[in-house]
Amino acid sequence: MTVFNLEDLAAADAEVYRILHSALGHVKASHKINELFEGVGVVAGDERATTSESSVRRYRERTNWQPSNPEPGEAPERDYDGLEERYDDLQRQHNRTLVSLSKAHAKRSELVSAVFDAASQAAAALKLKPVPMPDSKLHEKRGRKPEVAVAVLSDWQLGKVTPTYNSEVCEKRIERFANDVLKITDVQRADHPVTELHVWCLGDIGEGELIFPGQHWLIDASLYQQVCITGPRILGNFLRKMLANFDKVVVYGVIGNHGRLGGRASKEMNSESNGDRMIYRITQQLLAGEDRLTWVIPDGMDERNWYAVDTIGNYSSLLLHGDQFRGQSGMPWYGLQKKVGGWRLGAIPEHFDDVYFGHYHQPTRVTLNSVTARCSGSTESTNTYAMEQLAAVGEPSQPLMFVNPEKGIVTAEYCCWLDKG
Ligand SMILES: [Mn+2]
Repeated sequence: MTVFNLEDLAAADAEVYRILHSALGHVKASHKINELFEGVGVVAGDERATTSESSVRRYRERTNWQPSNPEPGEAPERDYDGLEERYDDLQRQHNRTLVSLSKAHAKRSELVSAVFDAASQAAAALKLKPVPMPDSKLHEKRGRKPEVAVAVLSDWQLGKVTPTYNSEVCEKRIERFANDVLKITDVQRADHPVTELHVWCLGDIGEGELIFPGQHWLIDASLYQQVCITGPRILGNFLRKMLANFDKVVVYGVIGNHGRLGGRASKEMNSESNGDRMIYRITQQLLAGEDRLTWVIPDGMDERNWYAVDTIGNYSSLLLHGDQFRGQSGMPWYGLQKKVGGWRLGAIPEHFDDVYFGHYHQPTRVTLNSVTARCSGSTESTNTYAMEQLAAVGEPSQPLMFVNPEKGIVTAEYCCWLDKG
């Protein structure tokens, strides 16, 4: 026997034809054919006289051979070559599916991804492991009195759209603020321990949707999304980062005027109903498993419950949004002095040393005799209304302070710029 071609061999020998057209893999089929001719004039190892996997494969390609099902009752022979090819094929298909799936995901609108993120976060929150305590050695300073950090979150106007601001920008700026808080706290920790953080939420965290006529043209998220999705996600992520770096976190949340619900019908709403309060309360529930986190959210049926007083050792501050100060254009210097004076003289029964408010979007510090009144900046930028009506412009910022609870004083205050640099 010399070199043969498989077509001739198959035509001449029915067994060869059967093997070639069986469900056997190429390799196994070639072995079987070679076995048939062993000892019948074929010298073992004579490559010219043997067939190979590639010959069988080419023959089968030429004859459009398809692996057939075994005869009924006949045990199928395992076609490992075929299985391997099929496996490679499936792997390739699977990879292609994954690639197109990820492309499809990327194409979806922000809305869908926001909903997805919120839903997965909400679901995750239910089985979320509490954030682990930070390493206590990091802030061990023997013999030095500890101080308390105070981060102020105010006037995110979340959902508002300006030429340089929207929900996504807000989220990025708060992430940056979180990092700034940690960096500056580490600087403070070079001198004394800082293990406790107070977070003062001063309202207008959400922008609302019926606060002024035509507002629906100036937002990228409904009240529902601000309150149930983006607000709790951004605030929740901020607090989880803080919990990873402070032993104890205390959150105060007062309401803003943009939390007002119902537009023209807002007077019909219960005074307690407010979008900011809902953001705080939903976030509190998301993080219910964190036992190092405490919340103070003034509320109660039929009242606005518009202020809180936070006491840190011998220091205390009145917290409110600031829309209570009557003013015509810009910072209401006169209204501020008049109202703070009245509150301090007993209109607010709790004692307070200082005042912190937001609403005016201008980082400001005013000395009113023995009271220091501070105003927070906002995360928003390019407020076209303020530009035209108030001739005012502001850089996005949020404040950070440090309090010595024993001395009852603010030892350091920072304005964290969230867009510059
Ligand atoms: Mn406001």
